Amino acid sequence: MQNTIQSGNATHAVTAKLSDRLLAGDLRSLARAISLIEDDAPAARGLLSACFPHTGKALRLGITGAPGAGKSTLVDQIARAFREQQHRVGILAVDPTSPFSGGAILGDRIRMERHHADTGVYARSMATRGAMGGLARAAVDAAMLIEAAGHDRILIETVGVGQDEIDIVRLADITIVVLVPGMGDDVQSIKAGILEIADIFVVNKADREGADRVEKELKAMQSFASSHGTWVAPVVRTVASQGQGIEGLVGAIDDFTAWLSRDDHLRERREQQWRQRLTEMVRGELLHGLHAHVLKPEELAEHARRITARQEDPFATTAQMVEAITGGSRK
Ligand SMILES: Nc1nc2c(ncn2[C@@H]2O[C@H](COP(=O)(O)OP(=O)(O)OP(=O)(O)O)[C@@H](O)[C@H]2O)c(=O)[nH]1
Ligand SMILES: [Mg+2]
Repeated sequence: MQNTIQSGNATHAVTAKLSDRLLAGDLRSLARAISLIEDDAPAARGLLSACFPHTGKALRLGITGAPGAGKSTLVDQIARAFREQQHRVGILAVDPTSPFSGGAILGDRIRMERHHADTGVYARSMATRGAMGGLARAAVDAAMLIEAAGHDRILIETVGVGQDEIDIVRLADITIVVLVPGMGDDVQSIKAGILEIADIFVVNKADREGADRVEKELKAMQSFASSHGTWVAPVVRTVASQGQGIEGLVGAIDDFTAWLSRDDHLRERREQQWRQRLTEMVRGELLHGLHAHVLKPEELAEHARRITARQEDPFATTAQMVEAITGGSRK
């Protein structure tokens, strides 16, 4: 803490330089900036504030689905199609910390290298942030920086259907849910949450048996539930590894983008997201304060001991703790 205060001005100057270079499109600065977000570094906030006014125009696409469903292969193909439309593309692969994901991370890295020669594509893996949670926030913040560096189509790949993944795709403008035939993941077993947030369904690996069934099941489920007003998520079949069906998928993305821009749908969606994000951001700051200032294990133990012995009033203690946090919020 003391270090942060002493080096406050220096940090500020470094941040300003970094954000200038990032805004000028320097990809190395962008990489450093995203690392600061991953580390939840004190400089991250200033950086984000500097970049924020330069964002809000890019289209952010969240792609989620079971491990190995073909998300990275699809992202690769979508990126190529966007490049043909002269867009500048950012790719963010959010890696889960699961020990089983080593191969997936490696796979993403290898595939991303294909775009290396193309300066119109920026690809980056991002690790799960630590104990304080906030993976979704970190990913969406990173997407903001990628946009500020001059990319107008941002693809965010997340694995699985857990709460983190749902949160991430919920903070995107377009949510694409990838399913595959077989593998035992019947549509029924997929969490309802992920079905509700899908704007587009992709049945990938349509070269395998059972694609018909997945599509039928999806459509049957859609006839029950529709949380999208007038938009019914289309089901697109692809064989990503062979580039089949990508035109159809890009067509569905274009259709949905057009729908979003009509009747203020995009603005409404983003305002809804900011309501959620602001709440999360405040909660995150408070939690940070809680961990930094108050709830040190030995202090907590001492409070608990005194309260149990009726030497201390837990209600007054709580109020004092909250005051300590809000009065001493981090710089
Ligand atoms: N048969 C078939 N294989 C495919 C298809 N699309 C992708 N694959 C293969 O499936 C494997 C997994 O593809 P990825 O794109 O890495 O899948 P992913 O969903 O990104 O995987 P994780 O990030 O590990 O969750 C690779 O070997 C791909 O070549 C497809 O349409 N048909
Ligand atoms: Mg992948």
